[in-house]
Amino acid sequence: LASTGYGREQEQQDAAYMRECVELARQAIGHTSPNPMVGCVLVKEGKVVGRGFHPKAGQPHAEVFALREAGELAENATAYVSLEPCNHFGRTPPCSAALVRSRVKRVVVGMIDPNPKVAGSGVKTLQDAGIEVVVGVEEELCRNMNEVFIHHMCTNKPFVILRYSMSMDGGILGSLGFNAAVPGSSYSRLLQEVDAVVVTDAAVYNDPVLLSSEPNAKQPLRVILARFLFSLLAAPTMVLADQSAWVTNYQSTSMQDGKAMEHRLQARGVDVVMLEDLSLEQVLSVCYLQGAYSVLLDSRGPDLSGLENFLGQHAVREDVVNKLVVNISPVLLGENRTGPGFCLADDLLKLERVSTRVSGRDVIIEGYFPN
Ligand code: AOF
Ligand code: ZN
Repeated sequence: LASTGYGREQEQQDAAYMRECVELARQAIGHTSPNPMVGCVLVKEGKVVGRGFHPKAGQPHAEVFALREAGELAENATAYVSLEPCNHFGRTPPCSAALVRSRVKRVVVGMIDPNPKVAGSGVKTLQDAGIEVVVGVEEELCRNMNEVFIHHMCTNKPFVILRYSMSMDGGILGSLGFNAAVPGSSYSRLLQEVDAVVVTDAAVYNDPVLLSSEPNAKQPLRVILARFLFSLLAAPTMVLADQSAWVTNYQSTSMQDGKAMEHRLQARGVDVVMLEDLSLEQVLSVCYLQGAYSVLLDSRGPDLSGLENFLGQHAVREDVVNKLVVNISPVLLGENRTGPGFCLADDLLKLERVSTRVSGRDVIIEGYFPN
Protein backbone atom coordinates (compact mmCIF):
# COMPACT_ATOMS: atom_id res chain seq x y z
CA LEU A 1 0.00 0.00 0.00
CA ALA A 2 2.76 2.37 0.93
CA SER A 3 4.46 1.78 -2.38
CA THR A 4 1.23 2.48 -4.33
CA GLY A 5 0.85 5.73 -2.45
CA TYR A 6 4.37 6.71 -3.33
CA GLY A 7 3.75 5.68 -6.93
CA ARG A 8 0.72 7.89 -7.23
CA GLU A 9 2.54 10.81 -5.71
CA GLN A 10 5.39 10.29 -8.11
CA GLU A 11 2.96 10.14 -11.04
CA GLN A 12 1.40 13.43 -10.00
CA GLN A 13 4.80 15.03 -9.58
CA ASP A 14 5.92 13.74 -12.97
CA ALA A 15 2.79 15.15 -14.58
CA ALA A 16 3.27 18.52 -12.89
CA TYR A 17 6.90 18.83 -14.06
CA MET A 18 5.86 17.77 -17.56
CA ARG A 19 3.27 20.54 -17.63
CA GLU A 20 6.06 22.91 -16.67
CA CYS A 21 8.08 21.61 -19.64
CA VAL A 22 5.14 22.35 -21.94
CA GLU A 23 4.82 25.86 -20.54
CA LEU A 24 8.52 26.47 -21.07
CA ALA A 25 8.34 25.08 -24.59
CA ARG A 26 5.48 27.42 -25.47
CA GLN A 27 7.68 30.44 -24.85
CA ALA A 28 9.05 29.82 -28.32
CA ILE A 29 5.61 29.59 -29.93
CA GLY A 30 5.83 30.28 -33.65
CA HIS A 31 9.63 30.49 -33.66
CA THR A 32 10.74 26.85 -33.86
CA SER A 33 9.39 25.72 -37.24
CA PRO A 34 10.29 23.32 -38.84
CA ASN A 35 11.39 22.04 -35.44
CA PRO A 36 8.98 21.18 -32.62
CA MET A 37 8.54 23.17 -29.43
CA VAL A 38 10.33 21.36 -26.63
CA GLY A 39 10.78 22.10 -22.93
CA CYS A 40 13.03 20.44 -20.37
CA VAL A 41 13.23 20.59 -16.57
CA LEU A 42 15.93 18.96 -14.39
CA VAL A 43 14.86 18.06 -10.88
CA LYS A 44 17.06 16.94 -8.03
CA GLU A 45 15.85 16.16 -4.52
CA GLY A 46 12.58 17.94 -5.14
CA LYS A 47 14.21 21.10 -6.52
CA VAL A 48 14.39 22.36 -10.07
CA VAL A 49 18.08 22.73 -10.92
CA GLY A 50 17.83 23.44 -14.64
CA ARG A 51 15.29 24.68 -17.18
CA GLY A 52 15.42 24.99 -20.92
CA PHE A 53 13.40 25.27 -24.09
CA HIS A 54 14.24 25.06 -27.76
CA PRO A 55 14.17 28.68 -28.97
CA LYS A 56 14.59 28.29 -32.73
CA ALA A 57 15.69 25.80 -35.40
CA GLY A 58 19.48 25.79 -35.59
CA GLN A 59 19.88 26.72 -31.94
CA PRO A 60 20.56 24.22 -29.12
CA HIS A 61 17.84 21.89 -27.93
CA ALA A 62 15.86 22.25 -24.70
CA GLU A 63 17.94 19.61 -22.88
CA VAL A 64 21.19 21.48 -23.62
CA PHE A 65 19.99 24.69 -21.94
CA ALA A 66 18.70 22.78 -18.91
CA LEU A 67 21.94 20.80 -18.55
CA ARG A 68 24.01 23.99 -18.88
CA GLU A 69 22.07 25.64 -16.08
CA ALA A 70 22.30 22.59 -13.80
CA GLY A 71 26.02 21.98 -14.34
CA GLU A 72 27.24 19.25 -12.00
CA LEU A 73 23.89 19.16 -10.23
CA ALA A 74 22.58 17.17 -13.19
CA GLU A 75 24.19 14.04 -11.77
CA ASN A 76 21.49 11.74 -10.37
CA ALA A 77 18.79 14.22 -11.29
CA THR A 78 15.54 13.44 -13.11
CA ALA A 79 15.20 15.02 -16.55
CA TYR A 80 11.71 15.87 -17.79
CA VAL A 81 11.45 16.44 -21.54
CA SER A 82 8.25 17.07 -23.48
CA LEU A 83 9.66 15.21 -26.52
CA GLU A 84 11.93 12.18 -26.66
CA PRO A 85 15.57 13.35 -26.60
CA CYS A 86 17.05 13.26 -30.08
CA ASN A 87 19.61 10.64 -30.98
CA HIS A 88 21.04 12.00 -34.22
CA PHE A 89 23.35 14.71 -35.50
CA GLY A 90 21.09 17.30 -37.10
CA ARG A 91 21.97 20.97 -36.93
CA THR A 92 22.93 20.10 -33.34
CA PRO A 93 24.43 17.00 -31.65
CA PRO A 94 22.29 14.29 -29.97
CA CYS A 95 20.67 15.11 -26.63
CA SER A 96 20.53 11.45 -25.60
CA ALA A 97 24.35 11.39 -25.41
CA ALA A 98 24.44 14.69 -23.51
CA LEU A 99 22.03 13.30 -20.90
CA VAL A 100 24.11 10.12 -20.55
CA ARG A 101 27.31 12.16 -20.12
CA SER A 102 25.67 14.29 -17.43
CA ARG A 103 24.78 11.10 -15.51
CA VAL A 104 21.12 11.84 -14.98
CA LYS A 105 19.37 9.00 -13.18
CA ARG A 106 15.92 9.05 -14.70
CA VAL A 107 14.35 10.56 -17.81
CA VAL A 108 10.62 11.26 -18.10
CA VAL A 109 9.44 11.77 -21.69
CA GLY A 110 6.18 13.31 -22.87
CA MET A 111 6.01 11.62 -26.26
CA ILE A 112 8.17 9.61 -28.67
CA ASP A 113 9.69 11.76 -31.43
CA PRO A 114 7.86 10.94 -34.72
CA ASN A 115 10.96 12.04 -36.67
CA PRO A 116 12.11 8.80 -38.39
CA LYS A 117 15.68 9.78 -37.48
CA VAL A 118 14.76 9.48 -33.79
CA ALA A 119 11.59 7.34 -33.40
CA GLY A 120 12.43 5.55 -30.17
CA SER A 121 16.20 5.42 -30.60
CA GLY A 122 16.72 8.24 -28.08
CA VAL A 123 14.92 6.23 -25.41
CA LYS A 124 16.94 3.15 -26.32
CA THR A 125 20.27 4.96 -25.96
CA LEU A 126 19.25 6.17 -22.50
CA GLN A 127 18.08 2.72 -21.42
CA ASP A 128 21.24 1.08 -22.75
CA ALA A 129 23.20 3.44 -20.52
CA GLY A 130 21.26 2.17 -17.51
CA ILE A 131 19.00 5.22 -17.17
CA GLU A 132 15.40 4.64 -16.09
CA VAL A 133 13.03 6.00 -18.74
CA VAL A 134 9.30 6.71 -18.45
CA VAL A 135 7.39 7.54 -21.65
CA GLY A 136 3.97 9.10 -22.17
CA VAL A 137 3.50 11.50 -19.27
CA GLU A 138 0.96 14.22 -20.20
CA GLU A 139 1.24 12.81 -23.69
CA GLU A 140 -1.93 14.41 -25.05
CA LEU A 141 -0.77 17.85 -23.98
CA CYS A 142 2.62 17.29 -25.61
CA ARG A 143 1.07 15.99 -28.82
CA ASN A 144 -1.38 18.87 -29.06
CA MET A 145 1.41 21.38 -28.69
CA ASN A 146 3.26 19.84 -31.63
CA GLU A 147 0.36 18.85 -33.90
CA VAL A 148 2.03 20.66 -36.80
CA PHE A 149 5.41 18.95 -36.33
CA ILE A 150 3.77 15.53 -35.97
CA HIS A 151 1.68 16.05 -39.10
CA HIS A 152 4.66 17.25 -41.10
CA MET A 153 6.80 14.28 -39.99
CA CYS A 154 4.08 11.74 -40.75
CA THR A 155 2.74 13.12 -44.04
CA ASN A 156 5.30 15.56 -45.52
CA LYS A 157 2.43 17.96 -46.05
CA PRO A 158 1.54 21.24 -44.38
CA PHE A 159 -0.95 21.24 -41.51
CA VAL A 160 -3.94 23.18 -42.79
CA ILE A 161 -6.23 25.25 -40.59
CA LEU A 162 -9.39 26.77 -42.06
CA ARG A 163 -10.92 29.66 -40.17
CA TYR A 164 -13.85 31.97 -40.71
CA SER A 165 -16.15 34.23 -38.80
CA MET A 166 -19.84 33.54 -39.00
CA SER A 167 -22.87 35.65 -38.19
CA MET A 168 -25.67 34.27 -36.06
CA ASP A 169 -27.81 33.87 -39.18
CA GLY A 170 -25.20 31.71 -40.78
CA GLY A 171 -23.32 33.98 -43.18
CA ILE A 172 -19.57 34.22 -43.54
CA LEU A 173 -18.33 37.59 -42.33
CA GLY A 174 -15.95 39.64 -44.39
CA SER A 175 -14.48 41.22 -41.31
CA LEU A 176 -12.92 39.35 -38.46
CA GLY A 177 -15.88 39.58 -36.17
CA PHE A 178 -15.95 41.45 -32.90
CA ASN A 179 -13.63 39.46 -30.73
CA ALA A 180 -10.97 38.90 -33.28
CA ALA A 181 -10.69 42.61 -34.04
CA VAL A 182 -9.31 43.28 -30.57
CA PRO A 183 -5.50 43.08 -30.37
CA GLY A 184 -4.27 40.18 -28.28
CA SER A 185 -7.28 38.15 -29.33
CA SER A 186 -7.32 34.52 -30.36
CA TYR A 187 -6.87 35.56 -34.00
CA SER A 188 -3.66 37.34 -33.17
CA ARG A 189 -2.43 34.28 -31.30
CA LEU A 190 -3.34 32.07 -34.24
CA LEU A 191 -1.35 34.32 -36.58
CA GLN A 192 1.80 34.01 -34.49
CA GLU A 193 1.51 30.21 -34.41
CA VAL A 194 1.23 29.55 -38.14
CA ASP A 195 3.99 29.70 -40.73
CA ALA A 196 1.71 31.17 -43.41
CA VAL A 197 -1.67 32.82 -43.68
CA VAL A 198 -3.57 32.67 -46.98
CA VAL A 199 -6.30 35.17 -47.87
CA THR A 200 -7.83 36.42 -51.10
CA ASP A 201 -7.22 39.81 -52.68
CA ALA A 202 -10.49 41.21 -51.40
CA ALA A 203 -9.35 40.68 -47.83
CA VAL A 204 -6.47 43.12 -48.17
CA TYR A 205 -8.85 46.00 -48.88
CA ASN A 206 -11.45 44.89 -46.49
CA ASP A 207 -9.49 44.09 -43.42
CA PRO A 208 -5.76 44.29 -43.68
CA VAL A 209 -4.93 42.74 -40.31
CA LEU A 210 -2.52 40.01 -41.29
CA LEU A 211 0.07 40.56 -38.59
CA SER A 212 -0.01 39.24 -35.07
CA SER A 213 0.06 41.87 -32.36
CA GLU A 214 1.39 39.49 -29.71
CA PRO A 215 4.65 40.67 -28.12
CA ASN A 216 7.72 39.25 -29.96
CA ALA A 217 5.42 37.47 -32.39
CA LYS A 218 6.97 35.70 -35.31
CA GLN A 219 4.93 37.00 -38.22
CA PRO A 220 3.52 34.55 -40.75
CA LEU A 221 4.34 34.54 -44.41
CA ARG A 222 1.40 36.33 -45.97
CA VAL A 223 0.02 34.79 -49.11
CA ILE A 224 -2.61 36.67 -51.04
CA LEU A 225 -4.44 34.87 -53.80
CA ALA A 226 -5.55 36.94 -56.74
CA ARG A 227 -6.73 36.36 -60.26
CA PHE A 228 -5.42 39.71 -61.47
CA LEU A 229 -2.27 41.54 -60.49
CA PHE A 230 -3.86 44.98 -60.80
CA SER A 231 -6.16 44.22 -57.91
CA LEU A 232 -3.09 43.98 -55.69
CA LEU A 233 -1.42 47.20 -56.83
CA ALA A 234 -4.13 49.30 -55.24
CA ALA A 235 -3.85 47.58 -51.86
CA PRO A 236 -2.86 49.71 -48.88
CA THR A 237 0.92 49.91 -48.56
CA MET A 238 0.90 48.81 -44.95
CA VAL A 239 -0.28 45.39 -46.02
CA LEU A 240 2.61 45.09 -48.40
CA ALA A 241 5.27 46.05 -45.89
CA ASP A 242 7.66 43.32 -44.81
CA GLN A 243 7.88 39.96 -46.55
CA SER A 244 4.75 39.04 -48.44
CA ALA A 245 4.03 36.50 -51.07
CA TRP A 246 1.26 36.86 -53.55
CA VAL A 247 0.34 33.69 -55.24
CA THR A 248 -1.55 34.58 -58.33
CA ASN A 249 -2.37 33.69 -61.88
CA TYR A 250 -2.86 36.00 -64.78
CA GLN A 251 -5.96 34.83 -66.54
CA SER A 252 -7.05 37.62 -68.85
CA THR A 253 -4.18 40.04 -68.13
CA SER A 254 -1.95 40.39 -71.16
CA MET A 255 1.56 39.09 -70.73
CA GLN A 256 3.15 42.52 -71.16
CA ASP A 257 0.91 44.28 -68.65
CA GLY A 258 1.46 41.40 -66.32
CA LYS A 259 5.24 41.76 -66.36
CA ALA A 260 5.07 45.51 -65.72
CA MET A 261 2.73 45.01 -62.78
CA GLU A 262 4.86 42.22 -61.44
CA HIS A 263 7.88 44.58 -61.42
CA ARG A 264 5.89 47.27 -59.65
CA LEU A 265 4.86 44.82 -56.96
CA GLN A 266 8.40 43.50 -56.61
CA ALA A 267 9.62 47.05 -56.13
CA ARG A 268 7.32 47.20 -53.11
CA GLY A 269 8.97 44.09 -51.68
CA VAL A 270 6.30 41.70 -52.84
CA ASP A 271 7.26 38.26 -53.94
CA VAL A 272 5.08 37.36 -56.91
CA VAL A 273 4.51 33.69 -57.54
CA MET A 274 2.71 32.62 -60.68
CA LEU A 275 0.59 29.53 -60.67
CA GLU A 276 -0.52 27.78 -63.84
CA ASP A 277 -3.89 27.14 -62.40
CA LEU A 278 -5.20 28.30 -59.11
CA SER A 279 -5.67 25.07 -57.19
CA LEU A 280 -5.45 24.54 -53.48
CA GLU A 281 -3.00 21.75 -54.07
CA GLN A 282 -0.66 24.15 -55.86
CA VAL A 283 -1.08 26.89 -53.30
CA LEU A 284 -0.27 24.51 -50.47
CA SER A 285 2.67 23.01 -52.26
CA VAL A 286 4.17 26.47 -52.89
CA CYS A 287 3.67 27.22 -49.20
CA TYR A 288 5.39 23.97 -48.27
CA LEU A 289 8.31 24.66 -50.63
CA GLN A 290 8.73 28.05 -48.96
CA GLY A 291 9.01 26.31 -45.59
CA ALA A 292 5.46 26.85 -44.37
CA TYR A 293 4.49 23.70 -42.50
CA SER A 294 1.36 25.18 -40.99
CA VAL A 295 -0.98 27.16 -43.21
CA LEU A 296 -3.98 29.18 -42.10
CA LEU A 297 -6.65 29.48 -44.81
CA ASP A 298 -8.42 32.60 -43.72
CA SER A 299 -11.85 32.81 -45.30
CA ARG A 300 -13.23 36.34 -45.14
CA GLY A 301 -16.59 36.25 -46.80
CA PRO A 302 -17.97 37.24 -50.18
CA ASP A 303 -15.39 38.13 -52.73
CA LEU A 304 -15.61 39.85 -56.10
CA SER A 305 -13.45 37.30 -57.87
CA GLY A 306 -15.22 34.32 -56.34
CA LEU A 307 -12.10 33.14 -54.58
CA GLU A 308 -13.62 33.04 -51.12
CA ASN A 309 -15.51 29.92 -51.89
CA PHE A 310 -12.20 28.51 -52.91
CA LEU A 311 -10.87 28.99 -49.38
CA GLY A 312 -14.09 27.90 -47.71
CA GLN A 313 -16.38 25.13 -48.92
CA HIS A 314 -13.97 24.22 -51.67
CA ALA A 315 -11.14 23.60 -49.20
CA VAL A 316 -13.35 21.30 -47.17
CA ARG A 317 -14.45 19.38 -50.26
CA GLU A 318 -10.86 18.98 -51.43
CA ASP A 319 -10.12 17.20 -48.19
CA VAL A 320 -7.09 19.32 -47.36
CA VAL A 321 -8.26 20.83 -44.08
CA ASN A 322 -6.86 19.37 -40.84
CA LYS A 323 -8.41 21.75 -38.36
CA LEU A 324 -11.37 24.12 -38.39
CA VAL A 325 -11.56 27.28 -36.30
CA VAL A 326 -14.92 29.06 -36.40
CA ASN A 327 -15.67 32.36 -34.78
CA ILE A 328 -19.38 33.02 -34.27
CA SER A 329 -20.14 36.70 -33.79
CA PRO A 330 -23.27 38.11 -32.19
CA VAL A 331 -24.36 39.91 -35.36
CA LEU A 332 -26.97 39.39 -38.06
CA LEU A 333 -26.01 39.77 -41.68
CA GLY A 334 -29.63 40.02 -42.87
CA GLU A 335 -29.87 41.24 -46.45
CA ASN A 336 -26.14 41.68 -46.76
CA ARG A 337 -25.89 37.96 -46.74
CA THR A 338 -26.84 37.61 -50.37
CA GLY A 339 -25.67 41.03 -51.54
CA PRO A 340 -22.58 41.41 -53.69
CA GLY A 341 -19.30 42.86 -52.53
CA PHE A 342 -17.92 43.09 -49.07
CA CYS A 343 -19.89 43.11 -45.89
CA LEU A 344 -18.35 45.66 -43.62
CA ALA A 345 -18.92 45.49 -39.91
CA ASP A 346 -21.01 48.68 -40.04
CA ASP A 347 -23.69 47.10 -42.20
CA LEU A 348 -24.43 44.48 -39.62
CA LEU A 349 -27.12 44.36 -37.00
CA LYS A 350 -25.24 43.97 -33.75
CA LEU A 351 -26.92 42.26 -30.84
CA GLU A 352 -26.60 43.73 -27.39
CA ARG A 353 -26.05 42.33 -23.88
CA VAL A 354 -24.59 39.20 -25.35
CA SER A 355 -23.85 36.12 -23.30
CA THR A 356 -22.24 32.89 -24.32
CA ARG A 357 -22.41 29.48 -22.76
CA VAL A 358 -21.43 25.98 -23.62
CA SER A 359 -23.95 23.16 -23.52
CA GLY A 360 -22.30 19.84 -24.13
CA ARG A 361 -20.55 20.34 -27.44
CA ASP A 362 -22.80 23.23 -28.52
CA VAL A 363 -22.14 26.89 -28.03
CA ILE A 364 -25.19 28.96 -27.20
CA ILE A 365 -25.14 32.68 -27.77
CA GLU A 366 -27.92 34.88 -26.44
CA GLY A 367 -28.35 38.53 -27.24
CA TYR A 368 -30.95 41.32 -27.39
CA PHE A 369 -32.02 43.34 -30.38
CA PRO A 370 -31.10 46.99 -30.02
CA ASN A 371 -34.05 49.22 -29.10
C1 AOF B 1 15.22 17.29 -28.70
N1 AOF B 1 15.12 18.47 -28.07
O1 AOF B 1 14.64 20.63 -28.05
C2 AOF B 1 14.26 19.47 -30.04
C3 AOF B 1 14.32 18.21 -30.70
O2 AOF B 1 18.44 20.02 -36.65
P1 AOF B 1 18.32 19.78 -35.18
O3 AOF B 1 19.61 19.28 -34.59
O4 AOF B 1 17.77 20.93 -34.42
O5 AOF B 1 17.32 18.55 -35.01
C4 AOF B 1 15.96 18.73 -35.27
C5 AOF B 1 15.20 17.50 -34.88
O6 AOF B 1 15.44 17.18 -33.50
C6 AOF B 1 13.71 17.69 -35.00
O7 AOF B 1 13.23 17.31 -36.28
C7 AOF B 1 13.17 16.79 -33.91
O8 AOF B 1 13.16 15.44 -34.34
C8 AOF B 1 14.23 16.95 -32.83
N2 AOF B 1 13.92 18.10 -31.98
N3 AOF B 1 14.77 17.15 -29.98
O9 AOF B 1 15.73 16.33 -28.13
C9 AOF B 1 14.68 19.56 -28.67
N4 AOF B 1 13.82 20.57 -30.70
ZN1 ZN C 1 18.14 17.12 -29.09
